[in-house]
Amino acid sequence: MACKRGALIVLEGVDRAGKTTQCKMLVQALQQSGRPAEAMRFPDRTTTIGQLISAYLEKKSELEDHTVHLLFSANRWELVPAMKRKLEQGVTLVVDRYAFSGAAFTSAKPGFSLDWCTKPDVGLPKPDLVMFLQLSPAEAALRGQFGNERYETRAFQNAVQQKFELLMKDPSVNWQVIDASKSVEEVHRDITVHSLNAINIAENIPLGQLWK
Ligand code: ADP
Ligand code: FDM
Repeated sequence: MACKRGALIVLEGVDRAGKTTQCKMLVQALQQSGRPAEAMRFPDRTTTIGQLISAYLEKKSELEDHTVHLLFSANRWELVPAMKRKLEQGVTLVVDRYAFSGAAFTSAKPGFSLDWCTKPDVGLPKPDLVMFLQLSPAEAALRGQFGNERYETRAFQNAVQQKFELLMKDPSVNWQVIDASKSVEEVHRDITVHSLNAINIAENIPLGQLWK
């Protein structure tokens, strides 16, 4: 019998919501329970395209807004063959940001429609589960200051949050909103419940195509 595929699980959320912390904990918990799992993050700054993006985020270079949007998308597409291989091998992928960040961040800039912003990512592997770690700006502020990268300002993050809210209205995506203001352990428990459920369902259905 062919091996059962892994699930594609994505964590999204505002700055300091706990995405990186929770991705690590989820991968560890899955591995410890005997389920193959690996972490990924977008942008993946290790590739040639990722290095262009990283320099832009660090404000070491300037890129035209459409151009950088397409680079973020290209950075996902270049990893699709590897992602599909892993999923087919039964590995669950836990991904820190995906096309939803792509659409939310660019459409928070003036002159960009959400519709245009989603287009380059149409047809990407569709996540079996997208968890949005919900945290108010006041609670995020308690976790430290904004960093120095591009987009790390209160006004821009508020605009991004509004775009995420629009994206979450799309019933074709399996969104789950997670209360990220709880303790690290409590959030981990919530995330694990949703993830185990998604992994069980994904075993028996083919991988979908995003926004298609
Ligand atoms: P993100 O990747 O979403 O920006 P991080 O996982 O890097 O968030 O967490 C941001 C900061 O908040 C870190 O200092 C982390 O230790 C802390 N943190 C993460 N989750 C929680 C939580 N549930 N409660 C309190 N602090 C948290
Ligand atoms: N970001 C991330 C985008 O603007 N578009 C994208 O497609 C993706 C995946 O890049 F500000 C933004 C979101 C965030 C920055 O920061 C990446 P982290 O700290 O590496 O997640």
